Amino acid sequence: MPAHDFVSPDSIRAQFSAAMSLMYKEEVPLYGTLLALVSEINQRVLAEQPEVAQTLRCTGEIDRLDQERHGAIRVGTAEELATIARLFAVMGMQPVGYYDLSSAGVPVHSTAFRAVHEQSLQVSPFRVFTSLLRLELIDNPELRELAQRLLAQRNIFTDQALALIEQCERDGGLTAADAGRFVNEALHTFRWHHEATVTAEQYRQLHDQHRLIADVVAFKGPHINHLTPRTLDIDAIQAGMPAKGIAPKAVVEGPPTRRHPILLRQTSFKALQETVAFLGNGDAGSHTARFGEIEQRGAALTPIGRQLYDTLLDTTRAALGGVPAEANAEHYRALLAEHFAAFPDDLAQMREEHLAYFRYFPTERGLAARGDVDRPLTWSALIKAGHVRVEALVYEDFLPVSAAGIFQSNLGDDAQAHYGSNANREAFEAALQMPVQDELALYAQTEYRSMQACAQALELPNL
Ligand code: OOG
Ligand code: NI
Repeated sequence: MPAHDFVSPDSIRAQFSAAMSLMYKEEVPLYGTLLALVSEINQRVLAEQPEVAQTLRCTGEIDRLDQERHGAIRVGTAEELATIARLFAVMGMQPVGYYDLSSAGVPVHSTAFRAVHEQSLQVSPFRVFTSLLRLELIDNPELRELAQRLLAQRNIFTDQALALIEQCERDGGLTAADAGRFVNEALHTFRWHHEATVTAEQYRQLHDQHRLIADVVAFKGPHINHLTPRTLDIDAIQAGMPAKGIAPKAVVEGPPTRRHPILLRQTSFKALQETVAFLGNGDAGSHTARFGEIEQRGAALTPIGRQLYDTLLDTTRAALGGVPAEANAEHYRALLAEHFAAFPDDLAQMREEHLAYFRYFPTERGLAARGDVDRPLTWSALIKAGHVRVEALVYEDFLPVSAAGIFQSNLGDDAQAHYGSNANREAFEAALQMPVQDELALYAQTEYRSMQACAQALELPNL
């Protein structure tokens, strides 16, 4: 098959993301309500805050906003993880970052599968937060053995999906027809299965050890557990959810409200009770697997900015003296605002202090001045003179503390377990059969490419 007959992985990802959204809307009708609320609020922000609209037009994000979403799955074995990586690779998604959630009482470690180049992200920013269950952290040997046995028996991929992955790896791509078949087949892996693979009694044992273990082990596949749209105003979403009959978690995860958002702010609402058919005697029960989540994205931070964020979040939590929850939500919000006053909320200052990554765009004035002998010749001077416009580079990844808060709120606050800190990136990469990419290096590369392109457009190659 000649390579020019292949469709691009970016377009397969865009197709898959749309198909996933459609499937999830059918499985979890509240997700449709949420999409409507997000779209309503995004329209309002764009109409009422022209500077936000202008920024999104400049970076191109305005075109990807409506299709922007991330999902999350939890797999049970190294083999499942390695095959998921191959499945995502067909759609141009690579593992980025390592997240240890054991220190937060969740027996998993994770990565984010996503596109890595800004041009690919522009076509489809679809991402999947993917966690691997860590049975080695479970101290009950019988239960561990039961879990291993159940996981060894299941195959979470259809034969057709596996065949198309192999075909893509062998030929270097898929034709449009095969890509369409691949999307349909791959979707099966992420479906909700009403039938459990265990008896009610086994489910109870797994569940009593940790709800997450039951969620991973007792079903036929790694059902997508949420699909998160991107909002331009998460405070408006948080405030608007109850009127739509949705009860949000007590606090928004991540940084406080700012003029120039940084990283990621997220809120979620409780999982649905789903009926489950257990093995044996037609036993029925229920399981809470899926939830809703919404996020607002801001600037990707440099190592310096991230260090400042982590420190301020730590001091905020220390001042709170506990985990943010319903009872102390107001106090937490106030503390967060107070502590984060130390994080500059001005783009120029954030750039000068190397707190965030940026994208550089030549302006009309800059282009018109190309022939001038006395034009500014440093980035700072070009920006000040209005020859270059800078915009924050959007954060494409996740936050471990926020992810832990999302896990906990949806697993139930009573589900807190203690595993100590057990980061083991080597073991995760061994299971994945490849290294995870360094997200900071990816942001630095995008920033660098943007500076190169801008300098070239302004005919200032030596900048
Ligand atoms: C993943 C939770 C993490 C996020 O947005 O931080 C996550 C899970 O519950 O499986 O999706
Ligand atoms: Ni999420």
